Order: sequence, then structure tokens, then C-alpha cells
Amino acid sequence: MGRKLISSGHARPRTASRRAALRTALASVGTLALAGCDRLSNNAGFVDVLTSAQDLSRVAQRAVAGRNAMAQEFSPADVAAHFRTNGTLMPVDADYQALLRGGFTDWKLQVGGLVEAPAEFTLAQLRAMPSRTQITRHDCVEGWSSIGKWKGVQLSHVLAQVRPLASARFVVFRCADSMDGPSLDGHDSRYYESIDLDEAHHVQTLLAYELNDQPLPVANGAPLRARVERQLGYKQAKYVMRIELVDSFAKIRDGNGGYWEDQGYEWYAGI
Ligand SMILES: Nc1nc2c(c(=O)[nH]1)N[C@H]1C(S)=C(S)[C@@H](COP(=O)(O)O)O[C@H]1N2
Ligand SMILES: [Mo]
Repeated sequence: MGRKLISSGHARPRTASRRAALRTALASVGTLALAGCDRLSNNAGFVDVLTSAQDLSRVAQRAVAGRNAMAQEFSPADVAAHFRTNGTLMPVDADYQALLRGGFTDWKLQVGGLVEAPAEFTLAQLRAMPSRTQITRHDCVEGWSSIGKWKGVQLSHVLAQVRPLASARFVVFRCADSMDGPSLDGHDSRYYESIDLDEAHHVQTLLAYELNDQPLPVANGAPLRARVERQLGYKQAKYVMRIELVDSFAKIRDGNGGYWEDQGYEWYAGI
């Protein structure tokens, strides 16, 4: 947990002078400013120190624990009475709002990019696929955890149907929620995340549509969210609308593989 707390909640400074200014600002507000995945705390950073450490941590973790290592699973008695919520709790975007009003009957998950057979799946189709249920602990970099029971379809099952091309290396989750409010000028601030194909094929990596035996609440990412149980909270993309197989995320947004990664968070957020 120590590394997590150090890396919590900061934007990567883009320039040396900005970095210096941020250090001064940070020194004056102290460590209280360090917590947060919330956009208001997106203001200062130590994360640049950690970016080279992340490759090491990913390689070391895989070498020690193995690509198939399981995240701990818990018993029903461990499930939190209220699973916490964080980040977007209600997307402001009009397209999402319309789908929500219709009870997500018109919602479809699009899966495309570097695949042989791009496809769309309704919620009913996803629910009809083989499911997995798991009770796991969600760890947010803000320093809190919640244990929840998730039900969903394994991402590997969906990928098998679209057949990734040999060139595909990453799975990108495109989400419904704009982090900077509704866009007026074409500026895209929708949340996004990415994982590699090892993580995508892990048995516990789900596209979840239920939390604690109920349809996924809006605040937790309805109608569908990712569960990537060996990684931190910000990798658990909510409001997933589209899945893209890519060979690189260099050309997606700021090129770091995720909304928070573009603010300086580690791409490999192993717990
Ligand atoms: N689309 C989207 N996914 C998201 C976020 C978000 O703001 N938007 N926040 C992330 C963060 S930082 C955390 S801790 C978890 C919170 O999930 P919860 O609201 O179910 O607790 O979602 C992650 N996935
Ligand atoms: Mo988080």
C-alpha cells in the first residue's frame, strides 16, 4: 500500500518550471493535498519519479507472481454493506443520459479495432454468455478499499468471439463519461483505460454487469464496467461503451493509455 499512497492523485508536471511551481505549492499545502482520484485534486505531482519504476514493477510482479496469479477472493461475509463510489457518479453526456432513460435497452457494447470480426453486443447478449462471480477488494489510490461481489462475462470470452489479430497488443476501454463536463468544441475528455492482452485474458478480468447481486448501479458504472482485479481502482473502467484492440496507445489522447495515466499515474497499476 505504501507505493500506492505515494503515487496517489497528482498530475504529472509538464515542464520544469511548472514542476517547480507545483513543488512550492505542495510544500505550502502539505500532504493533505496528496489524496485523490477526483478531478479537483488533479493539481500537483510526484509521479514523474515513479514512471521508470513502473516497468520494473510490472516485470518483477509477473516474474514473481506469474501471469496467472490470482487476486485474493473473499467470502460473502466480507462484502461491504455499501460499496464506495468514486470519480464519475453520473455521466453528464447526452448520449449516455438517453441510454439511461431507456433502461439501456438501446445500449450496445462495440468491440473493434485490430480484430477479425468486429461485433456489437446488447446487455441481454452479454448476460446470456457464461458468467463469473467473484468477491474481491477494490483499492483506490486515495487510500480506501471496498469489498464487492461482481458478476460479469470474462473479457477473454468476448475477445474470443471477435478474434484479435496477431498485431493486437492492448485492450482499450472507451467510457461514456466526459471528465471536463459536456463537450462544446469537440474536446474529448471521456474516461478511458487500457490493459495488455495477458491482463485481458486473466480469469478474473470481467466485464461486470452486477454488483452485490443487483444490476450495476449508475454510480458504479452502469450498465457495464471492467474488473481488472490485480490492479488499482482507476483501471476499473466504468460506463464502458466501446472496446478497441490496438497495437499501441501512443496516438490515443495524450498517449499514456488512460485518463489518469495522461495526468501522470502509472499505466501498470499492480497492487
Ligand atoms: N468511466 C470512469 N471509470 C472510472 C472512474 C471514472 O471517473 N470514470 N474512476 C476510477 C476510479 S479512480 C475508481 S477508484 C473507480 C471507482 O469505482 P466505484 O465508483 O465503483 O467505486 O472507478 C474507476 N473507473
Ligand atoms: Mo481511484
